[in-house]
Amino acid sequence: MTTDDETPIIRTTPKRLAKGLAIVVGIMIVGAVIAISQWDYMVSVPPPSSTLKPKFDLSNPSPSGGHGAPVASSEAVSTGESPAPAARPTADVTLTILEGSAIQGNPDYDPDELTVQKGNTILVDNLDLMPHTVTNGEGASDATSGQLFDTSIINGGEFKVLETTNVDAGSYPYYCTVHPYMTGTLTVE
Ligand SMILES: [Cu+2]
Repeated sequence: MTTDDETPIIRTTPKRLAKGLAIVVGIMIVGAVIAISQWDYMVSVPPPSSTLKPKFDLSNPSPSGGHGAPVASSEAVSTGESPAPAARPTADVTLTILEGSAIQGNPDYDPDELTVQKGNTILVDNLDLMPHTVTNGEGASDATSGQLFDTSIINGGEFKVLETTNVDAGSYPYYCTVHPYMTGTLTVE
């Protein structure tokens, strides 16, 4: 092996070693507490990494790929780590994404069946901690998915405004591209 002269840095006393170990264990406990408290979310839905991209690419406002031309505009540019909710813009109708929506079986969109007048603006308010979308269509395999309306990813605690000026009267199923079991219906009159 090496001589003591070459590796002085690993020399320590049992007391210092115990102290260091205590710090490491303490950090692991903190990590475990955080992981356990978020466990349901983490195991319920492993979101495709592609859907998480926008969160780490905020400097580039143009989304790369996705679900057709996004009709939505967002005021929530700065996500940061600030838990303070941003002021919501006024809209004609509010579609809330309830906390816990990411877990299959939980109530998700509120209301599931939303009726608006053509031209109304819809504030899509994500009260959950997870990213969600409101995307027209029956699912990812639906050829029309995202073509009529699509918020694209709304990160937890954020919101987007959907315009309906280009949506003809009719009933349109919508879903969440991250959690396809989240479904609803938008009726435009
Ligand atoms: Cu979702």
